[in-house]
Amino acid sequence: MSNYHIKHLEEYYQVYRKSVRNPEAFWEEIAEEHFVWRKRWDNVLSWDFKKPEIKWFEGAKLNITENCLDRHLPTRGDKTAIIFEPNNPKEEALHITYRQLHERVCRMANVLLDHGVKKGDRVCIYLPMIPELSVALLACARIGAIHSVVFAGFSSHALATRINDSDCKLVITSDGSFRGSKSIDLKVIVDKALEGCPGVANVLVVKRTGTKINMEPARDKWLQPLLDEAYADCVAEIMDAEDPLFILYTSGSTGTPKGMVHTTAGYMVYTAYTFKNVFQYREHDVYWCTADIGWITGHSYIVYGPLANGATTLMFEGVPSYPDFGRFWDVIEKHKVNQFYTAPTAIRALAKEKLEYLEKHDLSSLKVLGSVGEPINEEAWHWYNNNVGKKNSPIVDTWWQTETGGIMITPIPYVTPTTPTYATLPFIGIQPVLMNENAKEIKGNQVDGRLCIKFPWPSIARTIWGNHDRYRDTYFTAYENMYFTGDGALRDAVGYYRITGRVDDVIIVSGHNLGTAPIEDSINEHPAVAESAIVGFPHDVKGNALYGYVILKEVGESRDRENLRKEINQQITEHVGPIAKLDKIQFVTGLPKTRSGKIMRRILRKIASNDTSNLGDTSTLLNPEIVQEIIDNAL
Ligand code: 7RM
Repeated sequence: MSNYHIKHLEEYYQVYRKSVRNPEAFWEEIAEEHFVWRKRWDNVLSWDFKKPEIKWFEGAKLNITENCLDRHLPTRGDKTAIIFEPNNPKEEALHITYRQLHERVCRMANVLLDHGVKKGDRVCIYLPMIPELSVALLACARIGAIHSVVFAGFSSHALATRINDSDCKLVITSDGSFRGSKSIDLKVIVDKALEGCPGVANVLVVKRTGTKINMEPARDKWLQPLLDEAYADCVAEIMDAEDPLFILYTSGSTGTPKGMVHTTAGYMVYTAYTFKNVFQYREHDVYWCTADIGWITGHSYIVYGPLANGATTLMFEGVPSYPDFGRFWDVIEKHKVNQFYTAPTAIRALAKEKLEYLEKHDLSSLKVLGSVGEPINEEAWHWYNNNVGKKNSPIVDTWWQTETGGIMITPIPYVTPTTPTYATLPFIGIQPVLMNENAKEIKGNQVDGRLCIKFPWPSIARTIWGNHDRYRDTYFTAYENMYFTGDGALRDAVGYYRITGRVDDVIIVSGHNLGTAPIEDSINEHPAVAESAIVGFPHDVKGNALYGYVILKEVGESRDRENLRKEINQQITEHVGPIAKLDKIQFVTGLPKTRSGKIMRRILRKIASNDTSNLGDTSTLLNPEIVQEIIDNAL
């Protein structure tokens, strides 16, 4: 039991050293003591980053749902596993116990079996944030089917592409979804997608909004009557450690989406262990991650990680702005949330609103605040720390990726002293390195480079579905014997990491390497600025120059634009240096964002370079309409 729960800094360093000196022995002990196995592994780890091939706990047999559900029944049967907070605050929240969740998963698993779904088959899940979504993931895992969740904000085209790429034979969806004051007819989107998906034999439909929908008699069925009739127990399929658990597509700023494949045992061990430590979860805590289960954050830290620890995990159906901008704070107060995990984009949006929304609520239950998805800028970090955490809840700035399966670089709250904008130290078992352009490792501190990981960890994605060559080329060829993250990072004097953004966001101006994040931070500190993004564009003398897109807090900001530009550049000069001054500053009303809240710099770069003839695929944007507006006003 010794190393499962890290409680102080000395212990972190000691366990970290142990995990690096002898990874096999370390992970074997964690796996042995904290999970239930049908058969023990023959070999803890075999790997070859050249092929690449990575296997953890080979030979072991297990079912992840026995670890997330069955084993908790004797001790936590009546404990709440999932709190469901509906979109409409007037609708009652649901508390689903471990016993009830087990039964619901078994029933859905039996329905899938009745529809001919077998071990290894792919099932597409296209659902809003309702309990059936978590149940569907676990039901697939129960019978060894591979789930492929597609975020229910994606278009029919994106859905069809993903269904076909992994050849799903069944789709689980709902009539519609509620999002704030709106409702979306999901089934219409599915119907349209399936016109191009001949491999789908069945669609199971959850009734959520009650909207009238079309049902194809031979293909579509309402789920609830089938669940009611299904048997309430279902024997778990015994899986190999390396059997695929799920496929999850990465948003992919270029090319077709990549179906990252995660396997069973290593993913379970790593997500459970990180969840316990990164959120310092204790038995009666209520944990809330605001991500959608359509993203990796939801898979690992709403469903699998929390449930493997017997935790209470909150699922929120709605949006932060409905019925008003106090909704997050209302939910925290109502359910006495102890750990709150959200994204910088949400924090910045809420920080723009009146503080009264927040001050009305009692947030004293909070113990840990989390951030994920993009670099958190200094201003947002302080706002989060001061107003949400009241300087009493450590912020864990967690860096990781769809491909890594679990959190990789992060503080451990109450253990690692935090520094704003720093993800701080590698988690136990993670061996980050910084590489330079000549593929040499950059040793020592106060350096920056490209972030790679030089040793496998249990939850690394094993391949890209149907395209192992692309997996190798994307992650393992840039640097020999390394996993390349695609991110840049710096390591400061004490060895803390700060993620500076995708390396394709690094802009070299007059021979100086400039990361976008620190420059954007300093722009955002200007009192009139809400958000900004900078990109490089070709420049005769400097090689590249900087182009800034700036959103003002007040659209009708009356001050002279030229003056504002001067002030922004003054701000940058003070915070980063004169080299980072912007050549052009365009005031915009929005930035093109992916549905997971990431700025699509590729588009901004093209506009800045006056090269808008081919902007590539903009269909995955949250706000495609902003693109033309920015083009029309480009400088
Ligand atoms: C979990 C998730 C991965 C990319 C990653 C980074 C960026 C994520 C942070 C971050 C700075 C962070 N998976 N990123 N977390 N950058 N600090 N704490 O977001 O596959 O959707 O995105 O997101 O660039 O490579 S993801």
